[in-house]
Amino acid sequence: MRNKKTNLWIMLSLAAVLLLSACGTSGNAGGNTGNTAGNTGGKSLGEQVKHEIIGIDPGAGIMKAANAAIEEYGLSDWTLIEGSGAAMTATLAKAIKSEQPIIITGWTPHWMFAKYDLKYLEDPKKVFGEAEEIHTVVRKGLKEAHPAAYEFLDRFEWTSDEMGEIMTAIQEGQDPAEAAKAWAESHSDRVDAWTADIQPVDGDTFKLSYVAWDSEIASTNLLQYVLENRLGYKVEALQVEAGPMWTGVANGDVDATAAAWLPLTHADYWDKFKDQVEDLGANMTGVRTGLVVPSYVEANSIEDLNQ
Ligand code: PBE
Repeated sequence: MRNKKTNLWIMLSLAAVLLLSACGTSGNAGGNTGNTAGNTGGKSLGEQVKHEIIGIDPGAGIMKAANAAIEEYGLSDWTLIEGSGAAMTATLAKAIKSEQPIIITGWTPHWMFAKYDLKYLEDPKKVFGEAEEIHTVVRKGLKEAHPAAYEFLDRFEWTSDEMGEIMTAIQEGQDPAEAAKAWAESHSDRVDAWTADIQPVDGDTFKLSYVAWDSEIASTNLLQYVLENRLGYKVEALQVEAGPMWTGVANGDVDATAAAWLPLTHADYWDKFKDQVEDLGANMTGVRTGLVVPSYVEANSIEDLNQ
């Protein structure tokens, strides 16, 4: 009886010591409460995240690249989870709140890099490409059918910082159309330059296609605002999956998209449809895709996932 009691006390004290030392470790790591820096319970990063990479919609080019990365870096026990851009950022927010490790498919420009301390995992094999750009791609014959819109879309180019202003406003709760309008009004010099000397039309309809990626929600709402309020069009912005976004422009159902990530991210779509569309060139340069983690995650390279 006494022995049992003593054992219980020893066990309880041991548990208390373990608990205290666990708190000490997280204190040293900067107030972590989660299972991250320094307090991993001996688990590898892969084990901590159940060997899951949090992806987005299956049609996104970044999903193909992420699957290629799994292949090229020998990450055969890893799974790429399908979802959406919104589900991915929700999962990211939750992980960061509890300082848990997480690996996502990420891209720039994106508001998440302003809101959180994140880093790209290095990609020595360049599976996610280099020098990526966002292009404006239009249907064949657009120049003749809608010369005003064509001229504007041909001139349209901006920076990731500019897009970031709209993205952040939307993320903070502003309606996308309102955020685009506010941006256009406070940057009228930019809008003036894109539309100078273009003769507006009288309510012609114009169709844009895009996917619900945060970057493309920002750009498409801006294009819609300018086409409607500066050039007199009545715009329909179709939110679809990546495949239909490209197919629509290729078969002429849609007039334009400003969401073509080239040369790598949408290489498949480009190869399939390049003869059926017209590429108006980059509307933004210096964009990027890859695997992204919160800065508190110890891995620095995709190669580190293989441990
Ligand atoms: N993205 C954002 C897209 C293009 C724009 C990187 C998520 C994609 O992967 O297809």
